[in-house]
Amino acid sequence: MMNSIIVLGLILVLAILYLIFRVSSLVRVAKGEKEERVDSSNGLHALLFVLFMVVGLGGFFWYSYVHFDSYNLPLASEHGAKTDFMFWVTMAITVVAFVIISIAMFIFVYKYQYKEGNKAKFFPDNHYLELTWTIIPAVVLAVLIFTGLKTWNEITSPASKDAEVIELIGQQFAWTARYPGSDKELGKVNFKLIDNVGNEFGLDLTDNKTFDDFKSLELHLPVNKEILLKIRAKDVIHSVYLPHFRVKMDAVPGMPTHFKFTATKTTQEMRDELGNQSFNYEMACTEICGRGHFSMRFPVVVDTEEDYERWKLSQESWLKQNPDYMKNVPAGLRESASIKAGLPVQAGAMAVQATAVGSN
Ligand SMILES: [Cu+2]
Repeated sequence: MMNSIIVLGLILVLAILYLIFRVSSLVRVAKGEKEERVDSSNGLHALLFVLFMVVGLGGFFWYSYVHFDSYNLPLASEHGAKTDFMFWVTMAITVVAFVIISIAMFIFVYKYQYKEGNKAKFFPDNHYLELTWTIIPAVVLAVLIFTGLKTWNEITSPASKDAEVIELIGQQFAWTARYPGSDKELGKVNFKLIDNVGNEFGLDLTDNKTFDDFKSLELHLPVNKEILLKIRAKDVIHSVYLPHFRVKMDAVPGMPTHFKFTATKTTQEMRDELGNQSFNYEMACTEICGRGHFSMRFPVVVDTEEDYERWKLSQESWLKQNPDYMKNVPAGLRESASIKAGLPVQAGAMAVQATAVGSN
């Protein structure tokens, strides 16, 4: 470590000495003491700039064309059409500007390379030119920004009352989903109630909406129905990314976020469209959240409304899977908790009594 610092220091000292020598020789040239000789490589360098432009721009278009399918995934959501449109309009404008600027820059380097006897033209300012290159970009940018803002406001406007609510929880290094169960409302949670035995959501069992909530290790979504994703994180920042639905939202610990969208194609429809019967939607974490970040992949299934409802009915409530937590349910709510959780009422009450006696 120390050695490399010393070597680096020496290199810097040499570079400084060289620059001092260079400056002093340029000063001599400026004073007219010595003629600066343009060597023969000047023209070659100018030509290399043009070659760089041709190869660079050629490579840019070639890569964009050849890999088009890997960055332009088929679309499967309603608002995605708007964001895609904005993306491609912005892309078109910036690519045109990029190509014009690149060509002008490198051609000028070639055209105005040093030549014996050539003199630079002194051009103090031109109001029309200044106005043109100020107003045109300003108008274009303003249009892009305001349409973008309008689209963003539409996308992030509150979800409708009958949207399907699903909660996604990110933690190092896995996703879990929580569904509201038959009452269609997610129960209350409190991060202080999270434990490492079973209550991974921090469910507050004094709230009767928690009893039928269930956990899923797959994200099932109904097609053509508004979905409201409620997103939270338990440790560090993660990010929900559903590329086919053009959904991306950070999962921030202590600051719940949300995203509403409507899926427009079931998994089967997408399989047929792509002619690939093994296709599956998926969700990824797009925040480098630690060593196991790569493993934060979550399967996504888009069902028809009937299949989705059937799937929900086939799921067991969290409370049924963790009946020990019945002891945290207030005595007055235990019977309705057993019913909502799908536990046998009598046995549930008995089990609670037994644990209550046991703990005394
Ligand atoms: Cu993550």
